[in-house]
Amino acid sequence: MPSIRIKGMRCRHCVGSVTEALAAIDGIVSVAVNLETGEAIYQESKPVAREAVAAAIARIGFETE
Ligand SMILES: [Cu+2]
Repeated sequence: MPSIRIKGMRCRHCVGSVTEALAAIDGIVSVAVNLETGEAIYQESKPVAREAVAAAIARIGFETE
């Protein structure tokens, strides 16, 4: 499954925001965000552009690596 690294998540609210933002993307069917590693792993039902994932995360105020 694809994954993306997110900078600046500090608590479970951040994790919740990122999880919601990714889950809202058309083609993403499940999301698991790890606060300690700063990594989000997601499952696709169809190919999703990595830029779209990074943009959704940027929109809620986090940077990606
Ligand atoms: Cu937080």
